[in-house]
Parts: sequence; structure tokens; C-alpha cells
Amino acid sequence: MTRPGVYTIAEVEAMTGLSAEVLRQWERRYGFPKPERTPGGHRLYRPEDVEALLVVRRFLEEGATPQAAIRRYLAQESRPEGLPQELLAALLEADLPRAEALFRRGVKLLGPEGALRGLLVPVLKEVGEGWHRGEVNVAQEHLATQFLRSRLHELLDLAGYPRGAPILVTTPPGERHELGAMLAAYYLRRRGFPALYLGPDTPLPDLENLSRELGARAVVLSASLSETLKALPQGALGRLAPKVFLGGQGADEEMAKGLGATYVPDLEALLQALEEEA
Ligand code: B12
Repeated sequence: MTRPGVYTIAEVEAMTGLSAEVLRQWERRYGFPKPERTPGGHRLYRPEDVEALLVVRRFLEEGATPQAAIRRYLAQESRPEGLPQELLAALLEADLPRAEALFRRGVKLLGPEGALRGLLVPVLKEVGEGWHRGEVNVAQEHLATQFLRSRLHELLDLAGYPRGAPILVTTPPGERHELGAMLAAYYLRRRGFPALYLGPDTPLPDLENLSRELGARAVVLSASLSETLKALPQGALGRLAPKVFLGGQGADEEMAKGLGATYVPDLEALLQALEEEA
């Protein structure tokens, strides 16, 4: 996920408040940052270099010497522990550039699947728990969710998009818990299924129309709340696609059957059911 060099030294100077002279000196002395060079030899800094310099500048403001600040940055750069807490703090403070830098570091250290399971899901879950405890307000929850949802889409893009009739993944109407659906979509994509993640809370008539238009092979629904499922009429899910799978804490075998869907207890079972049906 390393991005190419795009910023000149003058632009980096303006963005970070660190002089061109200091930047050149650090590069000579500490090998940090290491910009790319144009064919003419001019420095071109990557967005991650700018993010790193902003972190180092914060350490300087806290009183560290340049050498200590750079060493501290490079040390934390190579460790995934503490990343979820740092990302959570950045999101709750609405510091999105920092959140972005932390997320990229997570992907670099943990790989895409590791970053999803070890960073994205735990942080979103913690935001939800904070909201349930009344410690995180709705605006903070929305900002964090929006940010993490965009990052999930990046991870889905990295997983590639296999050809074939799509599998639509969402949650039932009224259900805003979306982590189960996100995980299911990612899990399927990584294993070669063309899963399309629609986001949560999709009205059934719209889902049915899209499914028909795209010739979807299956619909996969994740339910955390049983109430939203109980509110649906008998057989309501049966017409959505040739195959409809239902999973999550709020669902069970009997409920799925009544709604015209197949209950899948976990992601492995979902994979197996799709493979058998292929
Ligand atoms: C995050 C969260 C939220 C966030 C959701 C943010 C988001 N964008 O997703 C917000 C803050 C919006 C929220 C709101 C509410 N929440 Co809430 N929330 C949670 C929390 C903390 C985490 C849930 C989660 O995402 N877990 C992570 C996922 C990955 O785990 P999972 O869902 O268990 O999924 C696993 C399996 O079930 C399975 N799986 C899941 N889906 C699928 C699908 C398929 C096909 C398959 C095969 C497998 C599968 O795979 C996953 C990995 O193992 C839980 C508490 C908890 N600790 O569980 C409460 C919890 C789920 N919420 C709850 C409630 C009551 C609500 C509200 C109704 C509160 C209110 N009064 O308004 C609202 C409902 C909003 C709505 N209409 O949906 C209750 C539900 C109780 C119940 N069963 O009735 C819980 C359990 C909290 C509690 N102890 O009371 N919440």
C-alpha cells in the first residue's frame, strides 16, 4: 500500500513546518525520511513520509530531541501492539490524517486480513461498546464508522474482484450492526467469490431488484438483532436470490427457515454451503 512520491521538499516544508534544511540534515544523519528522487535528482516525498514527519514533529513538541523523536517513531512503526488503542483515540479525536497513517501502518505490519481482524473490527467494536456505555456520542460513532467503512472498501479492492454472478452481502432492514456482514464479504472475496458489500440496513424490495438486475447468485445477510428478523413476514427473504443465507447472533435455524433462508452458523459453514451449491 506504499504510495508514490508526489511532494517536493518545499511542499513538505509547508505541510509539516519542518525546514528544507532540517529535512535534508535528517536524511543525511538518520536516513529518515527517505524520499524518492526524480530523474533530475530532486526529492519527491510520499504521503506516508509527510504523515511520519507530522508524528515526529509532535514528539519534538513534546520535548524529544530529533534523534529520540525519530527513533521513537521508527520503533513504534515496526510494532502492531497498541495500534487499535491509538487508532481508536485518533478517531475519537477526529484526527483523520493520523487515523489514516495508523491504518496504513496496520496493513503494512499485519497484512490486509490481519488488519481487518486485528484492527478494523476491534476498533469498530470498541467504538460501539463506548456508545452503548454512553461514552461515545452518535457523531463520533458515525465518523469512526465512516472512516473504517472506507478502509474496508480499500481492503476489498485489494482482495480483487473475481468474475461471475455476484453474491450480495448486507444486513436486514433496521439492522445497523454491520461488522458480521463486512467480515463475511471480505472472507468470501479472499476465497475467490465475487461478494459485493452493500453496507447495512438494505430495504428488501431494493435488494430484490438489485439482485435480479445483476443476476445475483446468492444474498448473504448478517443479523445481530433478532427483533428486526421477527418483524419480517414469513417467507420474506426467500425471493431475494436463488440462494439466501442468514447468519449472526440474532439468527437461528428455525427463524431462517420461516423466512425462506438457509441458516449458516459461521463463515466456514457459509463457504462450504456456497461451494456445495456451485
Ligand atoms: C458495535 C455495536 C453497535 C454499533 C454498530 C456499529 C456498526 N456500524 O456496526 C452501534 C453503536 C450502531 C450499535 C447500535 C445498537 N446496538 Co449494538 N452493539 C455493538 C457491539 C458492541 C458489537 C457488535 C459487533 O459488531 N461485533 C463484532 C462482530 C464481528 O461480531 P458478531 O456480530 O458476533 O459476528 C460474528 C458471528 O456472529 C458471525 N457472523 C455475524 N454475521 C454473520 C453472517 C453470516 C452469514 C455468517 C455466516 C456469520 C456471521 O461471524 C462474526 C465473527 O465471528 C455489541 C456488543 C457485543 N460485544 O457484541 C452491541 C449489541 C449487538 N448491540 C445491541 C443493541 C441492543 C443495539 C441497539 C438496539 C441499541 C439501542 N437501544 O439503540 C442499537 C441498534 C441499532 C440497530 N438498529 O441496529 C445488543 C443486541 C442485543 C440483542 N441481541 O438484542 C448488543 C449485544 C449489546 C448488548 N449487550 O446489549 N451497536
